[in-house]
Amino acid sequence: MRATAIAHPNVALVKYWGKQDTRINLPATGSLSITLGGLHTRTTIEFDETLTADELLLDGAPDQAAGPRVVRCLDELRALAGVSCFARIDTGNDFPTGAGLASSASGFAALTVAGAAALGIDPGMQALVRIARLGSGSAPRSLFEGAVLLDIEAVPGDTVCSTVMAPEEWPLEVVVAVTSKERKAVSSTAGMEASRAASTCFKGWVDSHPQDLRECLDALANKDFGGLAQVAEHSCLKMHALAMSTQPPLLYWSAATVACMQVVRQLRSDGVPVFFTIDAGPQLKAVCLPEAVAEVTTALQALPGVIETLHCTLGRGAWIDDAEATKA
Ligand code: 2P0
Repeated sequence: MRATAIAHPNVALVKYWGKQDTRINLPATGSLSITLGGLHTRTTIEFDETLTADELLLDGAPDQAAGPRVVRCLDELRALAGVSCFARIDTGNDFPTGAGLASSASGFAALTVAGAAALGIDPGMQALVRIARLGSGSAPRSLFEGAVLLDIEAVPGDTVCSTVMAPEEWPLEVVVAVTSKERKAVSSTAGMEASRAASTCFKGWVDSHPQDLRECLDALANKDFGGLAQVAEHSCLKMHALAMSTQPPLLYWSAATVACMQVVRQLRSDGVPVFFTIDAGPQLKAVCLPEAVAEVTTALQALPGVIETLHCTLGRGAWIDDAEATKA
């Protein structure tokens, strides 16, 4: 009744921003991400008949914020296993939480995988996708390795998620420029719902999304770095334009974020294979080919406002920590 799972966060190259059904957390668009090896969420779950409610410790402190979503995922798992007892969840990240580094994606991927293992069930990957999605729309992507497509078209009213490129096929790397470790003021969930309800750009975002996904898939299939750079920066800037066009506007960038963007664009025009993407927070992720990592890191670290850089390769999907299982 106890298991530990580890998951990496992921960063979308074609972004998700907005839902078509908040009840089942069904995204309004598909999305395409890369899994960020190098950053980890580690989650231990223990189902215990003596508990009177689910208990969550995040980085060692009781956390209420994620409570209802955690309970929702656990309820699905309990229903599948035919079990009713509550769980103690102990989860931690080795990177800043709630600051635009996709801690909810890795968090709910690890929770889903650990929960299923602790209950001794194997419901299949697409069932895990559905359960992880109830926690966070980006979480299914962290169940898979490499470059990952979350598709909303294959099965109407549902999502299908799979790896479209394994890490060894094209070893892209990512340098994360951390410009703030504060939790963001407006969560992704609240921000994207505000954009859906109060941006005149939302329809254009949804309508233009399938083409962005096609271009991204083509660029990955052809290992076309220039093409990937173009579509990823386009999707990123379009998502932030959508956020900024929301009433009241959402602006997730700091001055340092913009400085990082300019440095990345200058490097690329000087021939360095790098492009940027930014989620709902002020951190910039510079995606590059391995030979560019040192130069990109040095350039980003030199900018005022960059607190630190983190280095990631393409990572694996969420997994059970066998060492922990052996110990237990
Ligand atoms: C993404 N983001 O595709 C986009 C880009 C942030 C910016 O998915 O409401 O925490 O839990 O489904 O998954 C972050 O949003 O939102 C996100 P919910 P989630 O990575």
